Amino acid sequence: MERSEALAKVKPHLKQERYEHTVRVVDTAVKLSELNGAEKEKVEIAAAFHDYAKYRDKEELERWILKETGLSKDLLQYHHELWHGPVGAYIVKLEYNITDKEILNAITFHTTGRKNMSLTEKIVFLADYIEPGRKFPGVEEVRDAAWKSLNLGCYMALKNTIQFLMSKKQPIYPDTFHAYNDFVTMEKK
Ligand code: DGI
Ligand code: FE
Ligand code: FE
Repeated sequence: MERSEALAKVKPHLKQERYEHTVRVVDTAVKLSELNGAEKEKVEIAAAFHDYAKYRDKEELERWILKETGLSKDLLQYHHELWHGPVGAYIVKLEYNITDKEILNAITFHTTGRKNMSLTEKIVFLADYIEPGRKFPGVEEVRDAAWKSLNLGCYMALKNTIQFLMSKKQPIYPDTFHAYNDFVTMEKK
């Protein structure tokens, strides 16, 4: 599947601003791929579909998680914002026959990260955080870091997210801590 075909499939499922975010994530992910020697084809498709399920209602996402054995039930104990990645990966597999594990995992883990992320997973995770439309506090430093080192960028994005969630007295999904622990260890070396 080509970039334009993937984006055309995604567009009807998103609001205009979310679609524009998705296009910027694809562009950013392609740049990160070139810098880091990733497979551009896979990265483009994963980036295009990463927020595919963003506008499914909470009840539908919940039904998918309850029904599919491959979806972690512990997601239901955490914020529903964390559900669109894993469920989105399931839906695109069924609807578009996208079976490549690397692509599906990049969609699944784009919000939380996880331990031992692949190159494609890191790129989609970071592109989602730093695309030029993002205005989180501290995003500029993460952007600068991301162009120097993918691992440093992921480390800073995870650190910011964890600090942000803690400041709001929000629970943090364990995979986010696992990802942080991986990157903090790499950065110490
Ligand atoms: O879908 P997007 O808005 O493009 O980006 P996303 O999928 O990263 O957004 C999900 C939001 O979920 C993110 O801004 C922070 C929030 N969130 C809530 N709990 C957690 C969490 N993010 C992480 N990484 N870990 C959590 O436990
Ligand atoms: Fe998302
Ligand atoms: Fe996104």
